[in-house]
Amino acid sequence: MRIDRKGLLTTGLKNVVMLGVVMISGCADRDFVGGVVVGNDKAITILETYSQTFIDIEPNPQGVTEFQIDDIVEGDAFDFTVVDNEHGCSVVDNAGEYDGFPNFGVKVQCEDENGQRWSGNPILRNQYTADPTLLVVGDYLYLYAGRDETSFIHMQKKQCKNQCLTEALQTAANFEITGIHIYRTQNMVDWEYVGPAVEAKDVSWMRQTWASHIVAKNGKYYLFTCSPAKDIITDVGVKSIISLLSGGGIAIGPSALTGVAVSDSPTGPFIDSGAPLVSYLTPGAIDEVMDPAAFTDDDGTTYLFYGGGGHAQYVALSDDLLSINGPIMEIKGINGSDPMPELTEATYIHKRNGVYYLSYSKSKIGEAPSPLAYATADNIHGPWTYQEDMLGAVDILTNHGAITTYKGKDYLFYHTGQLPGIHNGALSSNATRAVSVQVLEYDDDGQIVFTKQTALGVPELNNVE
Ligand code: FUB
Repeated sequence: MRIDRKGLLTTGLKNVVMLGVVMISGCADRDFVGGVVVGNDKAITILETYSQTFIDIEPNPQGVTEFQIDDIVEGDAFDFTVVDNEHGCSVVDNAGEYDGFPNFGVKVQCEDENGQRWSGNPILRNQYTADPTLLVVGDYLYLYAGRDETSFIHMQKKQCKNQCLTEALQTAANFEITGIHIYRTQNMVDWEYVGPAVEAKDVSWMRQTWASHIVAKNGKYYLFTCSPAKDIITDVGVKSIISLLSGGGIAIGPSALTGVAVSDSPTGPFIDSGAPLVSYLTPGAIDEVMDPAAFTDDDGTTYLFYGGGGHAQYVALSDDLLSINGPIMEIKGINGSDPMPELTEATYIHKRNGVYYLSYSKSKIGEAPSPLAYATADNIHGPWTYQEDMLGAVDILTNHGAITTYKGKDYLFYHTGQLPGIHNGALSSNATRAVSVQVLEYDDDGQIVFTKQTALGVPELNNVE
């Protein structure tokens, strides 16, 4: 029996506060009201309580089942519950609410046959997230990720027609990344939204918040940030033409700047140091001073790696991490080889059992494949030996990896295009990305075991106090 919608909405208003119900705001397009069920061992039924829509989900213990409803109108609230909850399923609002559009915030996590819950990928479903960087502090794993906003413009095109399209095309490479935001977990499954770390509007030299990298040192927390310098569509276009005319292939890296924001706490506030640390104007630096990756070596020296568009470099930092301390250095391959073939961006350094790993994205903007690859060395200064891909191509035009060890397990974070978005439609966007995670494994020789993106993600850590 269908219950009167208005009556439900009135009585339901209390639930908005009590149950964390999500409001749809100001948009006529409702294609993505729904979510996913993760790893359900048995069939379950989900109810959207306002519209009284029942959704039957078949068993899918090793996978993720998407669902959505369209029987909802502008301004309505919606709230999903699991009707038959004998199977250890719970509705989670991953990382809080997003009051914009689109809204795809519901994840239903179920226990598999072993009583195990899985994160599901992407790990956050209430917003687009990109370019992960991780830090373990106490019992928490903190995730810092850029928030992609371009899709909001794209998806509202039906409302504002050509004006929105023009606006979208004016954004840099379809990106409109307004801020880096903080999330944290204690079990790899339940994520809590902490708040913004750095927003481009607050930093004079930033145009957008592109990829960042977090480190702890001297009792403080340093979030290295980067931004394209100007209109990168023009910038990249001009560079590509010059490069083609000179027979050098297509150059795709933007002119970019890298800086640092500092906090006394992993939860912020992070205060930008006031000026970039390195930029395309720094003597000896490449144009693409983007995608910072900081690494503190055994002697206490912190190095900043960065790069994009086929070039990468690194430089030592002062002990307070607020300035560079030495010359810009080139990343050398063993015996003159190229240590990072097909490098596009996303350099990342980590060390394990005395081996240094330099990973990066091979994604080619404009082409679908976006694998992550890596090189190794026995010294931070190289020479580096190229190894192979470590993560297969993802389904969106960029990728950005981050590796961390948390509670004794190794993880690889990256982003995919697995949230509903316009990238599969007529208007292609690079910017409907969403952070995902895999277990990272090494073989007996210390080689990273190749992996591919999965829908199920990683198992819950059950030793949470
Ligand atoms: O998010 C903007 C840029 O896209 C990042 O800086 C790159 O790593 C790529 O993910």
